[in-house]
Amino acid sequence: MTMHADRNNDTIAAISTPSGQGGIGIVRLSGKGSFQVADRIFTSPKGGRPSGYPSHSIRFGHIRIPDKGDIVDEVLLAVMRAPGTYTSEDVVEVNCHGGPVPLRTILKLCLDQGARLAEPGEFTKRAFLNGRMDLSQAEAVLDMIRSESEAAQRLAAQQLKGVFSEKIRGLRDRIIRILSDIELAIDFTEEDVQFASSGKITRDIKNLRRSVKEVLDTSGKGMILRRGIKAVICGRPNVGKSSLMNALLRHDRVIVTPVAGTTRDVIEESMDISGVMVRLSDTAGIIGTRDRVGMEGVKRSRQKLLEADVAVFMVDASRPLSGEDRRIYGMVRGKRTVVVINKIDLPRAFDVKDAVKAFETNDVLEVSALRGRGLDKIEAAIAERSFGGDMDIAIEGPIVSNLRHKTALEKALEGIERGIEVTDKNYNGELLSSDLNEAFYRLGLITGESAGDDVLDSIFSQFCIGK
Ligand SMILES: Nc1nc2c(ncn2[C@@H]2O[C@H](COP(=O)(O)OP(=O)(O)OP(=O)(O)O)[C@@H](O)[C@H]2O)c(=O)[nH]1
Ligand SMILES: [Mg+2]
Repeated sequence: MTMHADRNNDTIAAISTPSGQGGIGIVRLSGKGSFQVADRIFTSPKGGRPSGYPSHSIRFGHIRIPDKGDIVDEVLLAVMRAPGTYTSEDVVEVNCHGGPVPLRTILKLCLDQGARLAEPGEFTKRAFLNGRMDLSQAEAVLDMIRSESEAAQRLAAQQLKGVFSEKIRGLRDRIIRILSDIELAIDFTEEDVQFASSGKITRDIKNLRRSVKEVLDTSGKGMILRRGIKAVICGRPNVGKSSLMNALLRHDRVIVTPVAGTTRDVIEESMDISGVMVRLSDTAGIIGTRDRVGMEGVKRSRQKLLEADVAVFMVDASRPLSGEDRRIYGMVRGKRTVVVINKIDLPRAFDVKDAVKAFETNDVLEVSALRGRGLDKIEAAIAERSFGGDMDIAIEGPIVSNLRHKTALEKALEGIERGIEVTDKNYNGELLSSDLNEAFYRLGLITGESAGDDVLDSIFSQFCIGK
């Protein structure tokens, strides 16, 4: 434990910019000794030493090999004094030329002067340990770096701001209040007082359960917005699945031929629908094929369909609806599905009303993948089915976008449910508080109050060195 505490007092250093060549590279220092290190390796033509510069100022100068004076690089040096910094500690950032050799040389000079190489995510971990952000905000830093779409980036920004943490903290505060009401009720001996307060306690817990459920309910769209929508185009052979794939990608990606059974494998590509990433898959026409390649393709297509957030189910307007169409539709039953009639540029073999009846939905889109007609309607439908369609509305308020948070909330909810069961049967203050304490603990895993070293390590080890 003391070992650990000592490590957190070290002055750490790392290259914070990605490896490779770039315009600028940054070596970052954090900790009590940062300014001393900088004093030893930096000189400014205007004189003065970094430890004497005002906080949050930047100076032009040179990194030199101490005692020898040889110039390593021409740099800008930023000095930021605790506590108003990323880590809440003294921080120095050396902006040098963005090549691996100058960066490594400057890092080595810092290490020679007593700094220790930072572990992955250690700067952010310090920000967390020093109370500048909670654990879910620290995770948002990683989400921000990893974001691959506007939606993911905006979710991360919101979580970083603390919108989600605030919600979780509010829930924890409510648990504390209920717990102290339970204590009071236990202390009172008169029956009637106990009865009155247990009624209020039960009501409060039920309200708490509703609030936890409300937050949990956002996890479906939250996870989709963060990682992207998995959308799968399915339908029998030759209906135009690959044509639609190419049309949506605006790029001739997949082979299209008049031969049924052209696509034998699942083909996946990413696209963007109004700022949300969509992982779009084209599949093999699902039928009872006999040859081995076809069977494997069909197997993979079914698997893809199982994992999909949204199924784009397609039929061919120029051929009568068949039992095969209905069978495939049966496979997507219970899924969020977009029903598409393709090839409306050809003479029709059935009426839209027939499709509405066969697929029990009024929401049938008519398109021509060949002519590029109706594509926008398909995009809008995918967006609508998976996150409601409007990103501004979808990302409003606290949102669960990460599996760790979702699991913690589910466990918290279980504790609360158990507590409610206890109160519904026969009010028992002790049992109830133990269930609520469990919920309190689980929510604390999200914000970090109850997170042990194992949890912290598993989170911060995912970061890059230098963040
Ligand atoms: N007229 C017309 N033809 C289309 C349309 N969409 C696709 N086709 C044609 O239908 C045939 C089959 O198209 P694909 O996109 O390969 O169909 P698929 O569903 O991927 O077929 P498999 O991979 O065999 O399952 C090709 O000749 C396409 O040019 C359309 O909207 N109108
Ligand atoms: Mg195909």
